[in-house]
Amino acid sequence: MTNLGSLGWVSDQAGYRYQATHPVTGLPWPAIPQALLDIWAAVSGYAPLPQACLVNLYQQGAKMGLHRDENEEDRDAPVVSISLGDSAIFRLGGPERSGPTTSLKLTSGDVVVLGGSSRHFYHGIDRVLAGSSSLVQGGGRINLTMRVVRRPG
Ligand code: MD6
Ligand code: FE
Repeated sequence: MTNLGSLGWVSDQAGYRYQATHPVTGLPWPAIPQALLDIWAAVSGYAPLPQACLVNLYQQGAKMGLHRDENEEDRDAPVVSISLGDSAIFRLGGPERSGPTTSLKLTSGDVVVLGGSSRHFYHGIDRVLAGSSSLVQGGGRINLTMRVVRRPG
């Protein structure tokens, strides 16, 4: 829905891409706050800092289909995500779309790292458990996903 950082993940009629500015205002995305960079440093095991933090709000019945994060040029950097607000059922598979999956409940404050062999595993959000948290005004779940997009250096 929006982004923080020097690159943001954008989708519009022209397709999907990372870009430095908001597609409507033309302004740069706000910086990734230090508190989020601190979490990245604590859990990623990867020295370069993320260039992109995607901010998604899940409201009333929103889901995210099974996908792999594979639009980053740096394919080795882990992807770190933080869940806030309502709990969600996260589905984690393997390298093949048709392979077996497991599901786990993510609650507010949980951090998921897809790194190493899991970096390119299929995953998605089956559903959000409405009313399970009062953190987000009006209800819902916010997911923050930090990624290194361009290869550092
Ligand atoms: C979500 N998360 O939690 C969707 N991707 O709303 C993701 O798609 C994701 O949690 C890569 C790494 C961790 C994730
Ligand atoms: Fe993902």
